[in-house]
Amino acid sequence: MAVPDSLQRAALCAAAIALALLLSPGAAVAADASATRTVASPSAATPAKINATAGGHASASSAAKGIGDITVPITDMKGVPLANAVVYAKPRQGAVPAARASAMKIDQVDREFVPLVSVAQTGVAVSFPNTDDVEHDVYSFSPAKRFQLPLYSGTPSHPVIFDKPGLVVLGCNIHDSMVAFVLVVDTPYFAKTGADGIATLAGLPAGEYVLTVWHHALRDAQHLPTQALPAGVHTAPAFALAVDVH
Ligand SMILES: [Cu+2]
Repeated sequence: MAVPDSLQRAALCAAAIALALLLSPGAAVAADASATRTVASPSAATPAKINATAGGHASASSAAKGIGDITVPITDMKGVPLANAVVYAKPRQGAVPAARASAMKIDQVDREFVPLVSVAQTGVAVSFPNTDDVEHDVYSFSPAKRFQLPLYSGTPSHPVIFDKPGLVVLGCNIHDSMVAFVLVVDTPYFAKTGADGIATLAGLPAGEYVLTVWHHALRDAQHLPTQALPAGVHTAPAFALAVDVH
């Protein structure tokens, strides 16, 4: 690319401003849907220089408001990092910010739901595109959201609104092996671990929080592990979960 440096910079700056606008008023849309994915995908898809610019802008304005990122390591009982674990934070004092419209997608690819695990704030609109060349029949019997999308291909015209907090387990009436999990939480502060077992809660206002962790293989799903996160702490002590994953 023989683009002059000044031009490139202008383009990057415009991109950063566009990102900032996108992330402001109704913004939580993408951010709420999946903090992990929102943060991770630009880095994967775009040159490092753009990340540096966008990230720089974001953290500068974040610092001014006393907002910070919290990293939460999650392992099994042997200390092995756990992927696909979910952590969410609720402030110990004060109200949780009201839910804003958010949306996300759970795809069906090669007779599997993708992703296996999602987390979103209550009220999220979930679309279920079917990318396979076979039809699927998506359903949930979970109390937090009962629904069925009768046998279909392509993308259903309306998303499904997950309007109550709780765990929603998805299945397909045709393919018994298909399963996916959506944890719906009453807070905009949540994240999912990657392969390194680290979840990053982005942009938390300063204050004390209670962190709660969930994993689909937890032996006791009724009593989720929690811990208090004192103000000013940016790396939570590791959670070690009793799970059957191996
Ligand atoms: Cu199916």
